[in-house]
Amino acid sequence: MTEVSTTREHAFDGGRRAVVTGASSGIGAETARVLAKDGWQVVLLARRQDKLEALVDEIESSGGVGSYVVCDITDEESTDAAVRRIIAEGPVKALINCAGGAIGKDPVASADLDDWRAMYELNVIGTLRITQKLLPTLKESEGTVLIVSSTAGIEPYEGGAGYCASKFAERVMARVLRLEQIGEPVRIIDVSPGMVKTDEFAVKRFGGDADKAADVYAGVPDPLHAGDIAESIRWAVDLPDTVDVDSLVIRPRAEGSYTKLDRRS
Ligand code: 8X3
Repeated sequence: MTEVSTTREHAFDGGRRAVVTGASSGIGAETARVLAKDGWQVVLLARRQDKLEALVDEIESSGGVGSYVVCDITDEESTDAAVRRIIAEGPVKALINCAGGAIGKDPVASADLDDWRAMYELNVIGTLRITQKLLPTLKESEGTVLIVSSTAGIEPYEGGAGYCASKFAERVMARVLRLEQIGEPVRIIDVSPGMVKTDEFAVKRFGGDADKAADVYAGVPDPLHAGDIAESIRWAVDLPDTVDVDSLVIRPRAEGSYTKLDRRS
């Protein structure tokens, strides 16, 4: 007989409440949808209120339970206020760190310092900020910190140094936090997606240039979609509290690495 550590039971199961950052679009929005469908109560965080409002309406009209807090995780006061409100409203079982993005694809020799600074502020410091603030309540719930990093944090590529460095930093944050929390009732999970075609990632990277953004995915059969990552996140957090998926690397079949792609003309 195969023995697994599992039932799908969790400590504080009544409080299956997840905070999702970057929830206004892409992987964050899809994760909020998927978790809500799975019975999680979701709290959506992002800067754009209109997007959050629309997604909460959608979740509630499909029978889910959701709320949102407008929050800029690069801002101390904004994050502090959001976390105070979230904690006042109940325990948190999972923090899903999806907020992040790439800005520019310039060589190191000529990259814009402000692009690097913005990526560090959001991807690294922002993730650190909200993770630190929610960690105590997550431990009280025997909860989970999940960080969506990237394969860019495993293999750097030309033009990607700033983004890759920020993603290496996120993966290191997850790994070291995991080591530091051994013996504590909290799981730390890193999810590293490869090529995921979303509405905004590449468009933002290239400053709104839709043609350049489309070139990223041109001819690649079946890049991943946000839902593929959201489903993997759901699986990882739904495992029993004592099972920690330390690191999950997910790529489309067509992608062996950033530069080894099945790209058809
Ligand atoms: C996005 C993956 O390969 O575009 O995190 O850097 S990649």
